Amino acid sequence: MKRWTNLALFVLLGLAFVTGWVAFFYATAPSRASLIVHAVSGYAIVALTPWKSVIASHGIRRRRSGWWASVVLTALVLVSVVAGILHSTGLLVSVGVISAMEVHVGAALVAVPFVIWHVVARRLPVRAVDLSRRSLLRAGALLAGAGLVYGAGEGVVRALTLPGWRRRFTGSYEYGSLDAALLPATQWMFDSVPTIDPASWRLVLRAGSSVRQWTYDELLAFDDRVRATLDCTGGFYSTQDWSGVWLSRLLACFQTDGGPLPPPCGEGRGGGPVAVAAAGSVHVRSLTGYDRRFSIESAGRLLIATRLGDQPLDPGHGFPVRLVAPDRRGYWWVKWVTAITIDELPSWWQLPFPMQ
Ligand code: HEM
Ligand code: HEM
Ligand SMILES: Nc1nc2c(c(=O)[nH]1)N[C@H]1C(S)=C(S)[C@@H](COP(=O)(O)O)O[C@H]1N2
Ligand SMILES: [Mo]
Repeated sequence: MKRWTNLALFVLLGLAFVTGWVAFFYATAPSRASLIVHAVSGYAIVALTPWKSVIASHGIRRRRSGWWASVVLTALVLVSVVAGILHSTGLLVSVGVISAMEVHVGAALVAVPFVIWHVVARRLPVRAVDLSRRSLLRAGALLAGAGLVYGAGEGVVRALTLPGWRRRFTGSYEYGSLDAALLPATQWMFDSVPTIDPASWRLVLRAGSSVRQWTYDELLAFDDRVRATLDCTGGFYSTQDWSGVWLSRLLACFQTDGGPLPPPCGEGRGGGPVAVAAAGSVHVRSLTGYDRRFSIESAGRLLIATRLGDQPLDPGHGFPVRLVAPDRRGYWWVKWVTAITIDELPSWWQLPFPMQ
């Protein structure tokens, strides 16, 4: 049972970690599906406490070298699980500017090196016996039990109409929709708000050897509108009205088919038309270096926004221009955009999440 418990914890920790990130990656149905597996694996970890306690107290009594690191690991997993439950039930969604979801993911991230150390130092015993009929039955019972706990939890949230009842399928809570003043300004991790002088700032579009620059005033002249939901992985979402210009319209200025260029491309802004690479992707980069890559086909649904709720953006929300990516999680909405480049690389050629 001891070996089985440790192995089960190993598999469940991996499952919880991966399904958490998968849920962050998608802004559609796969997000919810992944979160159900996520919650069940989280509760299964908790359900193993009675067995793991025996193992742990034995190890702690022996004072094996580095035992304190295992205690830190225990604290981190505990903090993460408690914060996850506080978020999901809505009992405590944030304290000041720190959200339960940020604590949840932060503690899980800090736990990673501890888990690796723990597994290496304490050895992960995998033997043929681990796939025995009995082990599998135990695993089935554990997951079924955890599933019931999760289902019951969701039932309680609904029955008591706890705040968690109102969360979106991504798990996020609504905040300040259609009131631009209430939209919080948030950064993915370490980025900070740059000061940009709109007079000297340019949006530089590149495709092959062709370059085309847009000034802030030129971009302000567009009025393409979209109502879109910014769903931040920090645990909130907000639906707002944005306006600016669809990226596909700017890219069209590079397209050549012999005929007249679509306005405003034919208005003598220089930078001759070139063929846009059929394969490849669009790379959108912030002045800060923060970047995301998109498929060229998605450009018709990516807004280069200059305004939020009919007012020019403020620095925190991406002044002078930022991306609005309606069907994607917040971290795709690149702020302070300065460079947009079409190249041959496929759109999946990037880390799944930004690193800054
Ligand atoms: C939720 C995740 C886990 C927590 C909170 C946890 C916690 C602990 C604690 C507090 C100890 C006692 C201190 C020590 O000996 O370092 C311990 C021991 C141990 N753990 Fe874990 N652990 C976890 C996952 C795992 C995993 C995935 C494995 C698989 C390799 C594992 C294998 C062991 C072993 C073999 C011992 C030594 C027991 C002994 O000396 O008798 N643990 N664990
Ligand atoms: C040690 C690893 C982790 C464990 C044990 C864990 C466990 C949990 C638990 C128990 C919940 C509450 C589930 C519920 O009652 O609905 C939860 C919620 C959540 N977790 Fe994790 N988690 C871990 C890591 C992560 C990571 C790394 C991410 C994201 C990258 C993440 C994203 C989420 C999200 C979005 C929710 C909210 C789900 C909802 O509100 O429906 N988790 N987690
Ligand atoms: N350059 C840059 N753009 C960024 C980020 C960042 O850290 N740097 N954070 C992203 C994240 S995680 C979110 S949720 C949204 C937040 O947009 P807001 O501050 O306008 O609400 O911006 C996105 N764009
Ligand atoms: Mo975010």
